[in-house]
Amino acid sequence: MDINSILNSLEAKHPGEKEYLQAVKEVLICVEDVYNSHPEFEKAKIIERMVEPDRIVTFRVTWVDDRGEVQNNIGYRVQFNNAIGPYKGGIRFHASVNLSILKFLGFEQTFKNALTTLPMGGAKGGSDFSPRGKSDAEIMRFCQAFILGLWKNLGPDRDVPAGDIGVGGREVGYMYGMYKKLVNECTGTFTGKGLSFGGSLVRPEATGFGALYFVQSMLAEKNDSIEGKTVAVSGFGNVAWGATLKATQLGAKVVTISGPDGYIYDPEGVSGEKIDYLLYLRATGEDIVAPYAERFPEATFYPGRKPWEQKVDIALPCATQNELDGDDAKTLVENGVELVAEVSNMGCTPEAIDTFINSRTTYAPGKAVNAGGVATSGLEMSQNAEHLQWSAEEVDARLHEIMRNIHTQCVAHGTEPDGFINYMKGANIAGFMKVADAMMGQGII
Ligand code: 2IT
Repeated sequence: MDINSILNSLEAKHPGEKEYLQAVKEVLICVEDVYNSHPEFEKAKIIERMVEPDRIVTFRVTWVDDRGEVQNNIGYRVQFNNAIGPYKGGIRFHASVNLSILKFLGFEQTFKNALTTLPMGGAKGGSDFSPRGKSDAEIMRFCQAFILGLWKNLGPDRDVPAGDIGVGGREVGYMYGMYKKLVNECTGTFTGKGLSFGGSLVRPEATGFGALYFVQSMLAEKNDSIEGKTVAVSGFGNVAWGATLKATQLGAKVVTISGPDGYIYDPEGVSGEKIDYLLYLRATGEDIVAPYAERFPEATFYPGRKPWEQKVDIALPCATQNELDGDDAKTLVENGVELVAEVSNMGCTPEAIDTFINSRTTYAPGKAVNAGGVATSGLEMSQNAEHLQWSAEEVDARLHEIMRNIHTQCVAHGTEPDGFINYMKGANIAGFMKVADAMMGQGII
């Protein structure tokens, strides 16, 4: 495989899609050696087929706001790869959404879903609609209009969306409600649904909980444990909430959270009612964390800054892609950070990852660390298919098992000759091999 020529031709075909090209490059660099040791992959043009989405659906989403004004947004669904199972992945509503971001997310999702061991292909969707400051009625009308443009492409064995940034239980409920009305079938073609209509227990917590189970495995590998460690978390959405809750339960102290307006440093730790307060902050729809420091005066708000400047043992980016750059990574390493686990998708820039790996700082990528969210979505699909609801204990036990399994795959494929575990390489190789094998088994299609 000639990585440069593949990347050059992709860049020529998709100019300016920088997040997508970044995600592809990371995977290609990691799998180059194993790819070259399988000449049958080259013959079947596996890489060339894997880097292009199977299908992209784009549609206009027209809705009416509370003032009676007509609004237009763009909707997308990138159905990336269904070699392993039905397309599966979240929907993102955020002003920044564009095709490059959704293609990077769909590409990553394909390997992440492969790592879960569950039969799910990869997809992602969303819209440039910004939920910030929108009323509940506006959110509902937008969700309904979005589904009018997409429903024909969905189905329990075709494509099963879920939440992502800007899409939580409320939005999934509105989208699923409209979908169900159109198809007149209760097949659970969405995950992250409400508990009273097919949702799974533990799904809201699953991404953050799974990430902390993964961190526990990483620490156990080094004969260490999370108890007593200080943790920097970024973001204050569903993922940051779940991660903070589980880190605190396991005896760690989370000292930061952040939003687009800056970050909060709380030396006493974000615990107890402060964790519930994150949910309140999110529910206001303002997308700011500054009010935390007014509500809890022991905390300090640092406007326009990122939490990575604080000295901590563990850093958990939980906000969005490329939120931790090369300079942030240098600061963390200089301050003696022991472990960095990406909970957001592609939370670290390539420069940051190089800094961690070159300094032998334990680092793991989002597609391994945050896979517990989509894994629990897979468990929701199983429950829907058998028309049952499992107990929280059963879902949590399976989530635990899945995260341990992903960790084992990373160690198996990512351990370097000096004993350092390159989790990025391990996750990419393990995910890639599973997708490649599934594609090979199904012929040239
Ligand atoms: O990035 C992700 O894995 C998600 N947003 C969750 C996807 C899912 O289908 O649960």
